[in-house]
Order: sequence, then structure tokens, then C-alpha cells
Amino acid sequence: MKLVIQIPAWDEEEHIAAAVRELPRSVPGFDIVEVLVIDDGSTDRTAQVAKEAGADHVLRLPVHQGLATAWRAGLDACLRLSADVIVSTDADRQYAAADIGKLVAPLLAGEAEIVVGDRGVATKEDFSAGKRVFQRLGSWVVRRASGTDVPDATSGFRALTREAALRLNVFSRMTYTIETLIQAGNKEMKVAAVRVGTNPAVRPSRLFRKSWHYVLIQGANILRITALYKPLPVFFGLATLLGSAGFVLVLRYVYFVVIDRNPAGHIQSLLLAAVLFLAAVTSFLTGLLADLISINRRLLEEILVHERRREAERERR
Ligand SMILES: Nc1nc2c(ncn2[C@@H]2O[C@H](COP(=O)(O)OP(=O)(O)O)[C@@H](O)[C@H]2O)c(=O)[nH]1
Ligand SMILES: [Mg+2]
Repeated sequence: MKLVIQIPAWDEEEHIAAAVRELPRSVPGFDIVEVLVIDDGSTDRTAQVAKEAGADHVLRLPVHQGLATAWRAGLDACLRLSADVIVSTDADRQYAAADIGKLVAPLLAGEAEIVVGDRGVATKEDFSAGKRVFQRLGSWVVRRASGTDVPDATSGFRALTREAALRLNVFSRMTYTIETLIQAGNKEMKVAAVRVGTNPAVRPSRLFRKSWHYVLIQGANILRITALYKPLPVFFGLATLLGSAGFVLVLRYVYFVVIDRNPAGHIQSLLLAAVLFLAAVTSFLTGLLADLISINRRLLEEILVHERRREAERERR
């Protein structure tokens, strides 16, 4: 059994050496443990420093592509390296490297395909009050959207099986955490969470710069991925909402015509109702279209899994 620990890194020359050095080189259940650093077009010496610190592999993306893209590229590299299990962690040593054994345990026991390290976000003291609230609220929304039971949805400390790595796709650039969870839920993969330790922050987060910006992006992300995987409920839900509002306005019009016998003053609500009905029909048709498109995407994703499997076999080293 082979474990590959991957670290996505962008301009991390200051921290990457310590991060690589503290990774465990023997983990119960594995014969081989290797380290892969994905250097996302860094302009500093991240790649050299990582190599010097003992990283077995450094994947260099020639231009900066964003965390989500780098993470998926890392999974492909791990598959080519014949990883049976992949762990990903951060370059700024946010997560306790000593807990990697704990993280992979549910995978080894066959109890899960993806394990997410839970930082205990609800009570984490070095998070600001705002960040704590958003993390809790966000994680709750993600639990609802994904049907999984993960307390810390944006944790980047994760373990996944080879099979899960073959099947997960990332559609956005900036962050993969929430998206892959919703996907895992929709693809009926087993997701588990374990409580892990953390280290004090050594620098401010690059992903969570302004809370409103982060919440906006993550919110849009959740909507987008949910619409991608469940187009019918999303668009039919919207159509029902719009249609019901229109119906209420029609009732209101009828009420005034019957009681006041004066339809002239209420013709506007009838107009608005007509607009709402049109919007409802549009949303309904959009749902049908989105559903047809999502069938195509499902087939494409299946082809991609086969293709990845073949490529990984071909390049097996
Ligand atoms: N490849 C890549 N990695 C990134 C990028 N932004 C952040 N990272 C890495 O993702 C991890 C987490 O980033 P960080 O800024 O600490 O965000 P935090 O998780 O909110 O603390 C670190 O290993 C960073 O080097 C990026 O744009 N590309
Ligand atoms: Mg960090």
C-alpha cells in the first residue's frame, strides 16, 4: 500500500520546508509514504526549497492556476505515482501532520472513501468571530446541499482513496473543498470526518481575505454545484416559487373584483402576475434543459474516469 501526501503551494518558500519535514515517513497500514508538492507557478523558490527539504516529487505548474486546479493536478500526479491513498494538507502547517494516521484510519478500515479533518471550527480560537460564524453556517449549508455529515466543510486536510481521486472533478479555480463534498454526496461516496489538531497560524489566510468576498464566492459556488448536480429540484423549485407568487396575485385580483367590483384599480397586479408566470415557465424549461445537459456531463465524467485510469496505468512508475 502506498500513501502519497500532497501539498498545494503558492509562494510558500518561507514555510514549505518545515511543512515537508514534519510529515510522517511511516504511517501504519502503508509500505511506502511519499511527498508531492504542487508548485502553482510560484515566483519564489518554493519548488527548490521543497526538494531540498526532502519532498520526493515536485509538480511545477508553469503558470499560476489557482488552488482548485492545482489540487486536481496533484491528484492526477498521485494516481500516476500509484498512490492507493492520497492525503492533502497545507503548506502553512495549519493541520497537525501527526494526525495523518488518524485521518487515513477510516479509509484503511473500509469505512469511508473520503475523510475530512475537522478543526473544531465552531470553537476555534484563532479564527475571528466572523470567520467562526461563517464557517459554521457554511458547513451547515454544505451538509444540507451534499447530504454528508461533515462538520468542517472548508478543511483542506483530507484523505481519499484512489477510486475517489479518479472520480472527483473540480469545476472552479479558487477552491475545491465545498465543491468536492457536494459532488461526493451526489455521487454516493462515503464521506467521514475525524477531529484533528491544528497549529497556530503563521500568516493570514490567502483564501479568506475579505469575509464578504469569500462568502459571496462560496455561496455562488454552492448554488452552482447544486444546480449542476440537481438541476430539476433547483429550477422546478424556482418555478414553483415564481408561479405561486403569480397565483397569489391573481387571487388578490379576483378578490378585489368580487368585493369592490372595480377591477380597474388592480390591473397592475394582474400584469405582474403575468410576468411571474412567464418567469416560472422559463425557469421550468431551463430546468428541463439543465437536466438534459447534466445527463451529458454524467456520461463525460464516466469517460474521464476511464481515461484517468488508463493514463495512470500507462504512466505507472
Ligand atoms: N496551488 C495553489 N495553492 C494555494 C493557492 N492559494 C493558497 N494555496 C495553498 O493552499 C493552502 C492553504 O492556503 P491558505 O492561504 O493558508 O488558506 P487557509 O486554508 O484559509 O489558511 C496553502 O498550502 C497554500 O499554499 C493558490 O492560488 N494556488
Ligand atoms: Mg492557512
